[in-house]
This record gives sequence, C-alpha cells and structure tokens, in this order.
Amino acid sequence: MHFNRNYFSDEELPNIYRKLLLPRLIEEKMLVLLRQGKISKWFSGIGQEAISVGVTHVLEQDEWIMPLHRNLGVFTGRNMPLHKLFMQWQGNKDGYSKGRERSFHFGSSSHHICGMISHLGPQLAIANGVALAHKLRGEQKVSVAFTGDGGTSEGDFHEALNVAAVWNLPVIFIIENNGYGLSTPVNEQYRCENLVDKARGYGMEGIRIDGNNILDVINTIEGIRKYCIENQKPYLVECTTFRMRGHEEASGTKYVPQHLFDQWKQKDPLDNYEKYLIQTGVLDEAAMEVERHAIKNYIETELALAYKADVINPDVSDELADVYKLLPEQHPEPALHNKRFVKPVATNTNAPEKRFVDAIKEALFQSMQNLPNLILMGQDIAEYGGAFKITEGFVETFGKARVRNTPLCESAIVGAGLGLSLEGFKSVIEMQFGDFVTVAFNQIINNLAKIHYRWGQQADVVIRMPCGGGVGAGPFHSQTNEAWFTHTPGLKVVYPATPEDAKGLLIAAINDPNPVLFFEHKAMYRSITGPVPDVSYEVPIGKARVVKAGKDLSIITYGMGVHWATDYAARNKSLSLHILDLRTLQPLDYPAIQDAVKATGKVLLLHEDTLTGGLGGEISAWIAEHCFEWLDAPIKRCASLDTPIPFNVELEKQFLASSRLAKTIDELLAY
Ligand SMILES: Cc1ncc(C[n+]2csc(CCOP(=O)(O)OP(=O)(O)O)c2C)c(N)n1
Repeated sequence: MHFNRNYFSDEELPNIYRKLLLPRLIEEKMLVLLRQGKISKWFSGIGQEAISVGVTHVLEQDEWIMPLHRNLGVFTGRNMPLHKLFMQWQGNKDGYSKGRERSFHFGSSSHHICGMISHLGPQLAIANGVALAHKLRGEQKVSVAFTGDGGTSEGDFHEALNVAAVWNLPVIFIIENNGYGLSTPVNEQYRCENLVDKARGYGMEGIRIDGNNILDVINTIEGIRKYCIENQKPYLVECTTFRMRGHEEASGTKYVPQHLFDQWKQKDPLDNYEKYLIQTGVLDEAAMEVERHAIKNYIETELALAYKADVINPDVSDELADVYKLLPEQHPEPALHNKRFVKPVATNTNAPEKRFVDAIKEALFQSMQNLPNLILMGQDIAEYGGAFKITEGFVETFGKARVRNTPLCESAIVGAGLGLSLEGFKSVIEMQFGDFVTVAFNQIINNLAKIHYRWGQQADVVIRMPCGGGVGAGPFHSQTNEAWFTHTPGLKVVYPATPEDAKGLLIAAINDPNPVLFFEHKAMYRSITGPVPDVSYEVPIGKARVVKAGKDLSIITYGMGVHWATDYAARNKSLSLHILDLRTLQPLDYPAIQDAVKATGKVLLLHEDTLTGGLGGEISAWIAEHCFEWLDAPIKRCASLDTPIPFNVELEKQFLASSRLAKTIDELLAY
C-alpha cells in the first residue's frame, strides 16, 4: 500500500496511528465480552476503521456526523468517554441513551454526532438539514453522512443526494463499499460499475478512493471539505474497503468466500499503516507496543468504571417523562429557559371574521415574522404559493432561503427538518396533500417521534397535513389519516375545526419543540369562517373545547365532525346535544372527555376517519375503563366506512360518517 505523506509531521503520523489503533483494540475487547455474554450484539468495523477515523480526524469538532453501525472510529474520534460508551453498549442508565438503545443507535448533540435509526438511509437527509442550517447562517462548515453499499439502494439515498445537489448544500456523503450488505454481494445490489458513478446523475462531484489507506482518506476528505465549503456544494466519496467479520457477530461469514478474506487481509488498514510508520522511521515495533499497551490499559480502566455503574431500576414515570421535550413553561425551572413570546388569549368574538385558510396563513406569516429561525419547506410553496395558496406572497416578504420549494421527496424533506432542528432551527413542512405523508412515514414514525426518548434530541418540526374528504378527490387526495400518528408515542397530533383554533393551535405547534402533525381539513379552507384575532396568540395543545353544552346526548368529535354535529344540532333544536371538540388528538384531554360523559350519560364518538382502529375506538375504551358508572347506554361510534375513499360523489357521501350520523343518534337516544 502506498502512503502519501503530504504535509504530515512526525508528531501527526503517530497521533493518527493512536486514533486508528483505539477502535481496533476496543473491538477486540468487545468480541471477548460478547463471547462472555456481557454484551448482546456487535457490528464489527474491523478492517474498515480508516474511513471513520480519517473522516473524523479532518472535521472540526462542531461539524455534525451521521454515522452508522460500523463507525466506532467516529465515536472514539470525537473523544467520547470510553466508560460511557461501554455503559451504552451494556444498556446501562448512564450510557448515552439511558439503556433505551442498543449498539450505535444513539447520538450526542454535544459531540455533534446524530444517532442512526436501524433503517440506515434516513441518516443521509439529516445531514442536508444541518448543512442547510450552516448555509443559512453563512457558516464555513460541512456535515457528513455515512452509508454502506447496501444503503445506496434505498430511496432515502436517492432523495438525499438529489436535494443536496439541488439546494447546493455542503454535505460529504461517504459510501463505505465493503462488498456486502449482510449476505448480499454488490453484484446483487447495484448494476452500475462503481457507486461513485451515481454522483454524475445527481449533478455532483464524486471520487472513489482506497478506504483502507488512512492517509488517502485524510488527504482526500481535507480537500473535499474545502471544496464543499468554498463552492457550497455536496460531494460523493466511495471508499472501497472490506468487512473482515460477519454482518454482526451472530451471522457468521459462511456466505463470503475465503479468498476475499485472504486478499483483504493483505490490505488491512492498521497493519499497512504500521508497516509504513516503521519504514519511515517515525515509530518502531517497540514504540508501537508501548502504544498498544497504554490503550489496552485505558480500555481496562474504563471498562472497570463502566462495571461500577448502577443497575437500572425501571420506573414508568421516568420512561414516560422523556417521550416529549417539556415546553419552557413546563420545565421545573422555567426562569432558566427562554420565555415564549406569545400568551394564549381568550376567545374573542369581536375579532374580525376570517376564513379557515386565512387563519392558517396568518399563523404562518406571523410566526415567520416572530421567529427568524423558522423555515418553511414544501412542494410548490414558494412563488406558486402552495397547492392551496396558503403561502402565496411569502417569498416576497421572507425570501426563498426561508420559503423553500422542495423537489418531490417527502422523506428527505422531513429528514432535513430534523437536521435543521439539530442546529436549533424550526421548520414547518407542507405535505401537498396529507395522503402523501406515507412517503415520509419512516422519518416521522421512527426518527422524529422517537429521537427525544432515545437520546434526548428535540425534533422541532411541524408537518401540515391538508386532509379530508367531501371534495370528490378520490382515494389519494381525501384521506384523514390521523390514526396512523396518534398511535405513535412522541408525536403530537392537532386537528382544529374553527379558524380561531386553526391559527392559535398552529402557532402553538410551531412554538412547541416536539414534532407536531397538524391536520387541516381542506373542505374547511374556504367554506368555514369565524372570528380570528389579528394578534399572534396560542391555543394550548391538549385542551378540548365545549362547543355546546347539553343534557340529552354527548358527541365527542373533532375536525369536520364538529361541523356535522353542530349542523345536526341546528336542525334538531328540540334535542339538547352536548358537543365536545377535542382539537388535539395526542395528547387527549381526558378530563374534558370525562365531563362530556358525565353531562349526558350517552356518548357518541364521531369521526371522519374510518371505523376500525380509528381514534373513536381508543376513546371508547378509555371511557369504558374510567367512566363506566356515568354511562346510561353503550358507547356508540359513528365513522366512515372501512373502505378506501371513493371518487364518485354519491359513493363518497355514503362512505363518510355524516351519512350515518342521524341514524346513530336516533339509535343511541332510543336505547
Ligand atoms: C430498511 C432496512 N432494511 C433492512 C435492514 C436490515 N439490515 C441491516 S444492515 C443491512 C445491510 C446493510 O448493508 P450496507 O448498507 O452495505 O452496510 P454494511 O452493513 O455492509 O456496513 C441490512 C439488510 C435494515 N436495517 N433496514
């Protein structure tokens, strides 16, 4: 192996050696611990260390890295205390994830390392968000994301590289091509000659290097880092390497021919670098032995410290407390935290009448004025103003840097939102139609929702969801799919029914540091009006609203259901209906639900979402468990049919819950 010494000094070469040796010796120890049953799972990076070590060596300490499961060298390169890393791998409370995450699925914002989720590809778009933050602030920094050869087949790889190129983001994408994705060799993974060939297709530069040559990695990444910063562009680096052990220790290596191991053993990054150091006279065998000995001692000392850690005493309240980030005012010491700039205002019926759509627009506009760190992203939201014209005129006021048209790639944009959040930005992402959220599902469900619980990182992202039927738009432009999200701990789900609530809840959602799914029924946009104060105000998330007090029957509902119920009440004045608008579906306002049950003893749960697995079932179960003694009749649900939403107007009418409302109310009253 030929090493290019470049400008490296006699001090720097051994320094690099120590960095390369540390993860190798930690791994050797981990393999022993694994055999002793002291850790449960280990993904080995033996043979690939030069990539993680080299890349981390080049970056500034505050440049974010999005590593994967074989990148121990990133973690050691950022000088994370080894005993804390051991605690992490042992699932200890004092590790980086309080025992909640395994192996390398954790991050640390103080080390500027963003933890992976198992799905691999989602890491890539997060680097885009971080790079966008640097770009917006005019900082001279890059971000780095890793992928394996297998991960390049994921849609997330395509979306992330495309967005980085289109938005001119300074991101270095590193492919560690180690020949296999679990047992799948590269000839069953991709058909291009080299993975770096893909760079050209995205309109970015790329290079293929020997990932086992530590000095090549360092020299190359140094040059690329400068290029990315100076040109404000991304770069794709394919590092050839080999995985010298199984996919993970339990998987074995039978699927890899022996001759490949023999061949790559000759190219081992550590052995070759050692030979080079001896040749150049910078270190001799004895000096290397001293280094090895010192590191082994360090490992043993740190391991002994890790063994002293307290065992976990499971406590339900501790677990629940970390699912959401506390709001500043919920914090035990609120004075230490930033005050929010708005206070909730009481309902103001003297306020001017506005359409639902204008209330949402106003919430966004005022939040953009009040929060310089707020970014809007979505398809066609800039000059075009969005599919529903909600952001029309925003570009003129706030500029294209903050009102960002996106390529057609929902997953990468949600990932970018998370990356922005790592750097203290907020984002509101418009799904053109709520139905398209499926394409971003993984980022929302597995990344945004879980990241705070997993390693304490906030995901300060609001996803706007134009939703709902009654507009003759067929199965993929009409769904109201809130139940997909209310089931997922870590998300907040908001679903306003009035213009006043739409504005106040959207402002509250933007101010909230947690991920919020904000449902906007598009049939309400231009048909529902109401009083909306001109000032910026919050309606608190998690508080239901009594629309109308009554004593005959309680309808608990939200979204369009509120209008169906109030219209019914207006047409049937002899009936005393109690109507509760939930407004927020996660968290639910249980005291308000209980009051609604007590008010009449007869409960109807009404929603536009389909029946089975809809939120009505969950609320019904809660009422049965907690309010049984106040019930005078079985709880009834009225929901849409368990079919996809049909296009034909008559079929759609039949599908919607509203077509069965009168009958269900009659049945309940007659009980
Ligand atoms: C979305 C998804 N599909 C499948 C897996 C299972 N899986 C974990 S790692 C892996 C192979 C990844 O190969 P590659 O990207 O080349 O990285 P390497 O493990 O070789 O470093 C697979 C299939 C997963 N984690 N996520």
